[in-house]
Amino acid sequence: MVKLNRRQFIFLGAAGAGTTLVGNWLGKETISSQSLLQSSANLAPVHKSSDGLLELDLEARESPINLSGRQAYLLTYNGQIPAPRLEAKPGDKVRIHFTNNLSQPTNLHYHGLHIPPTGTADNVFLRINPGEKFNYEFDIAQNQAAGTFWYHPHLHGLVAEQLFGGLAGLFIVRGEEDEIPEIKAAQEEFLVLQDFSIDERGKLLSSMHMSLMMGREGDVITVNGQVNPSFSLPAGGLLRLRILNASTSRFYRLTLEEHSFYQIAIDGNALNEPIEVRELLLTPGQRADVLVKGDKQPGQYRLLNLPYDRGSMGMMGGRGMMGGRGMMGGRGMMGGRGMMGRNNRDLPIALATVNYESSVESLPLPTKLASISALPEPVTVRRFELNHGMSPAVGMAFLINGEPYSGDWRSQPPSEDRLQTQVKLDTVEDWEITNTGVMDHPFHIHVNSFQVISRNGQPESLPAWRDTVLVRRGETVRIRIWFRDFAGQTVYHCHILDHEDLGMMGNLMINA
Ligand SMILES: [Cu+2]
Repeated sequence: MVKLNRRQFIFLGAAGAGTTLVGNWLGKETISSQSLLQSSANLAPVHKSSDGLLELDLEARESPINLSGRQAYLLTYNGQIPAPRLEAKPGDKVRIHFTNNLSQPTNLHYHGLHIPPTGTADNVFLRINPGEKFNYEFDIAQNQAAGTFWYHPHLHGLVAEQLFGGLAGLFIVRGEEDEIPEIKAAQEEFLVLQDFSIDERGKLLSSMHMSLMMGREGDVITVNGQVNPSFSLPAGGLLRLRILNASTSRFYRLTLEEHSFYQIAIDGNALNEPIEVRELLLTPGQRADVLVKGDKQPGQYRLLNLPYDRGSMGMMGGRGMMGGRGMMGGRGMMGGRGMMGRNNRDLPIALATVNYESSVESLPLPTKLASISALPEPVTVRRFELNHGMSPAVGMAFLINGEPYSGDWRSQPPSEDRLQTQVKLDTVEDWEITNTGVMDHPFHIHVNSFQVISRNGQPESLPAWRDTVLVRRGETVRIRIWFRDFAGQTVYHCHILDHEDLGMMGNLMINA
């Protein structure tokens, strides 16, 4: 457990972090006024279903946003960072009247929802041009697990750029899990983790300034659009944190000073029972739902992001490959340090603060959350190798089984011969995913969740449903997936979204 005192933090901040972070640490002395302003840190509006219908207008557009005291022009849904939170229940109908007022084509993906990959549902092959409208409409299935899901753009080639602009929001499905008395009694907070980089005019840094091979990371890290917001825990309280990594490439390795997390869900899906962990590693796309007991001394506790090394292109001197314009350090932006120095290799960073004023016995934890049953034996075992390399068509690319993704947002949806993988509806398969590259890759499959069977041949001990699994460099992860309910074409890909845009994606046809 890393625990630094304030002095050490200021020292580290002065030595290395950008001005935002330093200002933040110095601000801790006067945190009372700051936290009053920022308490109840989730300011984004919420749209809930009523009478079985969730209906809203959603507009993607560039909007001026106050980003840590600076005016920034970010990409938003309805002018909000993060986007409005949507809430529905199993059996509800969802109707989203979508307008694209971006300067690029876009679309919507509903990450983790078990809905059709076709038509007006989770169809990533749609292309909604600037100025166009599109009506998304689908039903949340009765068998949809309650949980923390999210929505974001998914037009191949533009995904990283649009996510990095800020386009992401929570999609919560309420259900049985929310009715467990101990969970119901907890105070619920949502934490959407995003990172941004803006220039001196408040404009988003363009991709030519970013390290696309490494995967772009921003130097301003926000929780619900704010730098280091506070969350207050009532006396004797149990805090339920629902955390989403909505960053393009950044991994978060989270710890809360002096507290354990009692994890109740992974990627939105409930575990059998709470598991106590001191750290949570969240790759892009992943979610964690945790309970925190407010049973320590009254005070303020920082939610820290600990260093994590996700690998880099060694040929570039171990510091990742820069875009054409090189390091940002010389241009006086955000404190003058080179961009790769902010890659969270060496500094803990406070993302948020949890505070409580009185110490009493905490509410009890739940015992039983779900019953996860094992899937039947697979009919097929497929192998996928993740790597990078030169591709004749596109130059340096990220590859699955030696091939870059061939579809492109400038062309029509990929034709039949470009399908990489065909499976049969209602069958169970094992996918063995091997990472022979030099960077970690979080592997995500749309529409159906899966279970991890083994890592490097060692059986996985924790039963869980996931939609995104980290495959570390040198690692082989075996997952078991049941293609159920919905036929049609969808995708699997690396959720470092620059890697996805640079080719690490495949088409998946689920044949009826
Ligand atoms: Cu990757």
